[in-house]
Amino acid sequence: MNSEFTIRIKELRKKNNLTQKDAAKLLGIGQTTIANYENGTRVPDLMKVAEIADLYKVSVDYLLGREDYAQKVQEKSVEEEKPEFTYEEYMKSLLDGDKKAVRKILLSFLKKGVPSRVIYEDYIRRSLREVGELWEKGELPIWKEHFISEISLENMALIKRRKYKENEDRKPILLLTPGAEQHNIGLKMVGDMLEANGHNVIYLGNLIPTDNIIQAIEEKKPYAIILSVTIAYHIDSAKNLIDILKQRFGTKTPTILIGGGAFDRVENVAMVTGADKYCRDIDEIEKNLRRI
Ligand code: B12
Repeated sequence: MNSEFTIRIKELRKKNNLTQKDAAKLLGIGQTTIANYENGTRVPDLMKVAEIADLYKVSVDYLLGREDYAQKVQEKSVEEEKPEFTYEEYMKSLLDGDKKAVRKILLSFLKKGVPSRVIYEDYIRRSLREVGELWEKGELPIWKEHFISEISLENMALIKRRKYKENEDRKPILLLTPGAEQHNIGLKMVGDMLEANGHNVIYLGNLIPTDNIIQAIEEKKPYAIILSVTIAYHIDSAKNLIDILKQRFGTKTPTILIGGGAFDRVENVAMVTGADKYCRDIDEIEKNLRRI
């Protein structure tokens, strides 16, 4: 990438008062990737260049050094583009079960250009954790937990539709939760983020009988399978499923990556479950997928 690009992305980040870590989070990539873009050792793909241009409100031509600064940079900084709703307002609308208000808030973030990864992590995931705490304290009935989960899923679908990309010509990745593990919102987020990064995602969700998983693998020939476990007592189901798949497909078993909240305090997850790799987040998944 030309040196003008490396100079401009650094300049724009500083002008917007962002650290490399902030910019990485907003762009859904690792901090070292940003550092590598800025020192010219790594080149972003076209879609990422467009996302960087969107983040700093400049044109792609400007980023590439093909246009003058004065003409193209808009006056507003990213800082001024703060969302008009607070997290507390979002949480209140969720707890009230006010679907319309929740949708309005999330759509306003999208309109402001807040990256979907930030909406997922800082609003949807954070609010669901709080919902779990309320349920645990007996302050929220299960029907409301279900209702809020559904509202969250509906809005994730809405966000995804806005960012839809055609990735079907790539080799697929299969995503599912094993056994009776019903928590699938985290996995769905992972799937949406992978899709936004250009992967061909086949999301199966939860409660799929094992013979059907085998059928899906035979038909779709994924090169990787991503499993998510949230509750510790479902770890055994993951292990069983992996055993069965390895017996059935032998050396042709797609690479199995595993993650989710159930492993937060488990050591040596890959050995415990038989998965090929344990991943903590989307960046670790990306790193492992690149190695396959
Ligand atoms: C929503 C929810 C439900 C929904 C699930 C709906 C759905 N379609 O998923 C319903 C109501 C069905 C449900 C049911 C139950 N739940 Co529940 N549930 C939750 C809640 C509130 C939120 C979970 C969630 O979606 N979080 C948002 C997502 C985005 O976050 P996440 O899962 O952490 O995922 C992120 C990362 O972990 C990571 N990730 C996830 N998977 C993977 C995979 C890979 C490979 C990688 C790299 C990363 C990754 O990426 C995601 C994005 O950052 C949690 C509270 C909490 N603290 O988590 C309780 C919670 C998980 N549930 C709990 C329990 C006990 C249950 C029930 C037994 C009883 C109940 N509450 O009804 C049943 C069990 C059902 C079953 N058989 O699995 C407990 C689990 C306790 C434990 N650790 O053992 C929790 C923690 C509540 C609590 N505080 O006690 N639940």
